[in-house]
Amino acid sequence: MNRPTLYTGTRNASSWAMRAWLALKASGYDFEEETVDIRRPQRFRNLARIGRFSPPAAVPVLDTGRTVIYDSNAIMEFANDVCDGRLLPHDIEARAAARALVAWQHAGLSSLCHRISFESAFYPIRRPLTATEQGECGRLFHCYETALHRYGGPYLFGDPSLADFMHAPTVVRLARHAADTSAWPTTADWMRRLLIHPLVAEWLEQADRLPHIWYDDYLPVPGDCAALLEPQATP
Ligand SMILES: N[C@@H](CCC(=O)N[C@@H](CS)C(=O)NCC(=O)O)C(=O)O
Repeated sequence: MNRPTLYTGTRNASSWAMRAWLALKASGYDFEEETVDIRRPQRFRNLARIGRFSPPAAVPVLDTGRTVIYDSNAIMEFANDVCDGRLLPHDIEARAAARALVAWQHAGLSSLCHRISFESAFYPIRRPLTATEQGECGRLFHCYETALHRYGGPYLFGDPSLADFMHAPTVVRLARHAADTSAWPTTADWMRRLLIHPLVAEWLEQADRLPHIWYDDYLPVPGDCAALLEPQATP
């Protein structure tokens, strides 16, 4: 039997893979990693290859050698199972609360993440958040703050859990877009703590070394985003 393999995506593009990778690493599960280049245009060819063994043709996918697990949340729950439930709170009500926070993120987080791409968190300069985005952040920060107070920190439910790892890519997006956390100081501390968690820091360090993946519609000004942010030297 082959060693279990986690197929992840390009470090500065694949927020879904980041979550699954963090949970599996934190669980101590022994796996190999294959990074799939999901940048265009090779994205389509590479994901078609994943589609030969994984119906959604997306990353992350964990092939345990016996089972193909093709959803980040399922991989994270598997990670929790392989370490005897260490990645979710013991108390069943706290566990349900953690799963609700996980599910909110998994279901798209009120479209906040669609508007602030993961790729843009790694740009050399970032646009300010709009008032609507900042308002949505407030709703989320209020949730984080409540959990941190209720369960006593230092992570959302005490020890690092699937909830922290599920939200890590969002924290990266929002911290790097200078979201205003001044009304939620405990959340601000937790965000800083999460960003220097050794596994999060390892992923980010690799992501920060990659070429930027530009989206032309990132800045409010239409046009070539790369050219706006990094003016080419005139010959
Ligand atoms: N619900 C899936 C979403 C995974 C996903 O959308 N992955 C992106 C990369 S981060 C992808 O591979 N997209 C390709 C596609 O959907 O065609 C999960 O949680 O694993």
